[in-house]
Amino acid sequence: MKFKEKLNQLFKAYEALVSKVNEPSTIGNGVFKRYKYPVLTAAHIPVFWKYDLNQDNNPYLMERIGVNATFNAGAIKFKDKYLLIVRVEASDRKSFFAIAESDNGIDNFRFREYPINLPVNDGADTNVYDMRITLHEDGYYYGLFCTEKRDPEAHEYDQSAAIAQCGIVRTLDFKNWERLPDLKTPSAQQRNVVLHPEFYNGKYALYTRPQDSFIEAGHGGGIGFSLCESMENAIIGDEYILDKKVYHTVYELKNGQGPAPIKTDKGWLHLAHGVRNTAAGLRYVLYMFMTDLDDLTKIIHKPGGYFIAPEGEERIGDVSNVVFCNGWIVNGEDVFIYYASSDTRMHVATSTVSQLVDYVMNTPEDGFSSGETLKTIYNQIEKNLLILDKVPTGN
Ligand code: M1P
Repeated sequence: MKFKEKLNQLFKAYEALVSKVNEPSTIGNGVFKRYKYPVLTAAHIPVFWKYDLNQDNNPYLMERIGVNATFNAGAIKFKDKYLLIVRVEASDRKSFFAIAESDNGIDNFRFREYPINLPVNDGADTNVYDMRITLHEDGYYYGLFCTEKRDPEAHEYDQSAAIAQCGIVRTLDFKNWERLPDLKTPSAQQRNVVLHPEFYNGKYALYTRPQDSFIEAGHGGGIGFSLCESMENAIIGDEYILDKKVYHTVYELKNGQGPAPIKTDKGWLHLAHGVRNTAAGLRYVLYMFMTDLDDLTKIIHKPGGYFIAPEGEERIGDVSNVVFCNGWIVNGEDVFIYYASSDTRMHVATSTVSQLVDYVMNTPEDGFSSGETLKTIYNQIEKNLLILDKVPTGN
C-alpha cells in the first residue's frame, strides 16, 4: 500500500475511534452508571505524536514513538470543557501529562496538540504521574503529582529501588504551568497527596499517604492529613491518620485519597482507593467516605466494602485487577467519575451528588466480622419480607 493511502487509513481509524458515541452499559446498581466504552486508550493518542509523517524519513510509515497506556487522570471542568489531565505512559515506561478534552464528559475526548511541558525542578524527576487537580479558594488550579527517582542509597545491583515524593504545579489557564518546590514531608515516601479546595484554620490542607518504602506502606499508610502555611514552599509536619488500614477490609494493605473531596450540605464526599493482597497479586478497588464540614479530620460516614471494583475487561491490563481514580467532576447535580482500569485505560461512571450522599450515609458500615455482615443481611431480608408480604422465618 502506498504511503499516502496508509496515512489516510491511520487518520480515518483515529477519527472513527475518537468520535465514537458512548452509552451507559448496564442497568447498574442504582448508585452510579458505568459506560460501555473506555473514554481514553493508548489508541486515542494522535497519529502525529507517534509517526514521523515525512515520507523521505519514514518511507514504511512506521510508528517511531510508542505509547503504552493512558490512565490515572486528574479531572476538572474549565471554560465549559471537561478536561482530563492524563498520565500517558510511553513505551519506554516514562509517564508524562497530557490534556484531553470533551464537550460532554462522556465521549469525544481529544488530546490537545502537545502534552504538558512540565517544568522540572533541581531534584529532576525520572518519572511523574497521577496528578490531582484542585481549584483552590486562593484562585489557582494546583496539580499535585508523584515525582519519582531512583533511590540514591540503593546498591548498584538494585535498579528498582525508588523514592516517591509529591511534586506541585499551578496554573490559571491550563496552558502555562508554574512548578513550585516539591512538598517537604517527614515521611520517607509519599504518594497520593491531594490539596483540599478550601483553607482550613487559615492554612492549606493536604491529604497525604505516608509510607516506608516504594510499594509497601509498611509502618506508614492510611490517608494522612496535614496543614501547611504556603504552597510556594510547602512543608508539612506530623501527619494525622484520618483513615487507617484495617485487617480484612478492602483497604487492609494500603489506601490513598482519590481526587479532592466534594463539598455537600451534609459533609465532604471522599473517593479513595483501597488495596488488599491476594494470591494473584494486589487488588485495587475504590471506596467512599464522608468527613465533617467543620472538622476535616472526622469521618462521619463510611460505607462498608467497595464502591467500584474492576469488572469485565477492566480486570485485565498492565497491572491487572486494579481500578484507580484521581479525578471527578461535579457539574450542577451530576458527578462524572473518571477511573482507570488495570493501569491501562480510562473510563467514566456517572452519578449525582444526592445519590452519592445517600450511598455514603445509608450503606451499612463494615462490621469487621462475618457475623456482623450476616446480621446486616438478615436485618434487610427480614424487613423486605414484610414489604413483600411474606412471614419472616428467621432461617
Ligand atoms: O499499580 C496500581 C497503582 O499503584 C500505585 O498506587 P499506590 O500509590 O496506592 O500504591 C500507583 O503507582 C498508581 O499509579 C498505580 O495505578
